[in-house]
Amino acid sequence: MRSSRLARGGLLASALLSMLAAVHAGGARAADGDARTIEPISAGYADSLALNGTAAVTSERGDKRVLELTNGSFKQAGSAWSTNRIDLTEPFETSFKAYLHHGTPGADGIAFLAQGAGPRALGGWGGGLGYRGISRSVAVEFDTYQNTPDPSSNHLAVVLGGNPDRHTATAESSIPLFGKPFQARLRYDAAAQNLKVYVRPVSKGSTEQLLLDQNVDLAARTGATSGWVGFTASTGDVTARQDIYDWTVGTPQA
Ligand SMILES: [Ca+2]
Repeated sequence: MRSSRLARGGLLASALLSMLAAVHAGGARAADGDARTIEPISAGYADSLALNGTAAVTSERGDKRVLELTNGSFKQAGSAWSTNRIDLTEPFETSFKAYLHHGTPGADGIAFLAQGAGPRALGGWGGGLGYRGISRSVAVEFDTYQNTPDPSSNHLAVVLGGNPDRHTATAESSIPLFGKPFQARLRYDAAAQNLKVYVRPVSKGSTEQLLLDQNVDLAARTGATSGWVGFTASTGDVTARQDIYDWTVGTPQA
């Protein structure tokens, strides 16, 4: 059963997104040739990302296209979703780099979501991390500001139902989430209904660490067998610029 599910995963028409300017499909090659490649983020980016609130695509980090979720002003919220839905009953893996910067200290952080609310979904600012209120969602937050329910100002969490006041699982980050770029990788095993979240610094030879290992049924929690994936972020009375780049979504690596 497991092997057949994995084989079907290879046929998944999952989006293979890349936000590299000089994109090459090999950056996140899927298990076989059936995964579709979306055009790189460029002049035609609107075809592959739905942007809401303060989210914008810029090219501020060298020649890379960057998804800027908040730009450093107060009380902002932004979201960006792949316009191609992915099958949440199949395994997938996503990785991205994030650079949260420009404040001292900065707030509030970002979240990766799978959601069933649609490409216009956008939640509350501040401690809402841009996803508060997106009830049909599973969020993995990278939170840099300690609100009352939060364990620290440098934690990850799995949050269900768009309620950031209630963490299903939390982990202190092993690296600073603010001030230095980091890379995150999320791996969803649909058969086991298990989500793993890894982080590592963006530097050569850095070691990836598993921070969250949580059983969750994405299709059930989003109410969608085919749902949207993407990012939210916010600022409040403390601000930051919060950027995503090199985002890929595909079938899990072997
Ligand atoms: Ca917070």
